[in-house]
Amino acid sequence: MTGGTQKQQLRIRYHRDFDGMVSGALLAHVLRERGEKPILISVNYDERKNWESFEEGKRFAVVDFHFHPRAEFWFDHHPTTFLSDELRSTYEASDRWLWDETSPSCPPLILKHAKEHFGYEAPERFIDAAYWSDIIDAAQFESVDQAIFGDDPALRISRSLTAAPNPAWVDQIATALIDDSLRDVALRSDVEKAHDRASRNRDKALEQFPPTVLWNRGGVVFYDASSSKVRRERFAPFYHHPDVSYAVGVIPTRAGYHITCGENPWNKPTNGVHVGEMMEGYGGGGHRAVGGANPPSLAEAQRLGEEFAEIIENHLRAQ
Ligand SMILES: [Mn+2]
Repeated sequence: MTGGTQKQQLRIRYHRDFDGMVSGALLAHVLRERGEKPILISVNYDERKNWESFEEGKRFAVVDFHFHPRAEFWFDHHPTTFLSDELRSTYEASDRWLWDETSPSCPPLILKHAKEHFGYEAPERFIDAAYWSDIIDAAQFESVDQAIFGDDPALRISRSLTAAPNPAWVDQIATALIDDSLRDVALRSDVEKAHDRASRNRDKALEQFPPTVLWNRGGVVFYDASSSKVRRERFAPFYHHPDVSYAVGVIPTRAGYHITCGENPWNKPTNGVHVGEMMEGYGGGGHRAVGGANPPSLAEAQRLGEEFAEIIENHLRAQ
């Protein structure tokens, strides 16, 4: 080294959810062994607007989020990771970048990559965290009860994120996961506090769901939870209606209204539809089992949401 110039600190920008946090902590641990002292900062969806100038002049990595051509390290599993065709053509798997859309969550692909390319031997806690990341991110819970009430440390941490006091707090928890096990992190008093708040929100959401249901026919439940007073629990429709194969609903977003449709993971249809592709017809998108769209007004969201639910209902009846 000449002139004593120091390398800038590497900023690991991670998706602010359970598998994103674990991905950030794992990459930080991997890179520490290679002489880096990275910091973890979650990334916000709003930052996509100026994606070209994202982290301009900084050293950064991105995990569990959109591909960025200036990222020193990038790992993701989302099929929608490339914000343009041009970006798609810039990507090539290397020792710094990997995309695997077949991975249920992001940490397992970082584990595999770090072992193959850097000879990294993961501590047990990251193998455990990667296992839970797959379950949480791909909704592979054994039951709706486990999804909603499960008490494993990973599930407690994941639930606590829904009541995070602020993004900086999430960064603290992600940072704790670099050195501590899920169990130790779940036992932190600040995690317990957020978890208790999240559990109260969940109980309230479960209580508020039934009056939002407009109909339940032929394996589809349709609900209107567009009121901002209604709290939301993702699996409430399947908790209250375990018999359905799909839930279609109208929910508020920060800027307007959203139609959401999800397949019941515990009562999968034998002749299902591709929700994401169907949503593309409504200007939205998603995966096979879950998707959404953002119509321009509440009235449109209600009308199109019901139409969407009826199309699935008819599809299920037809076979
Ligand atoms: Mn994620």
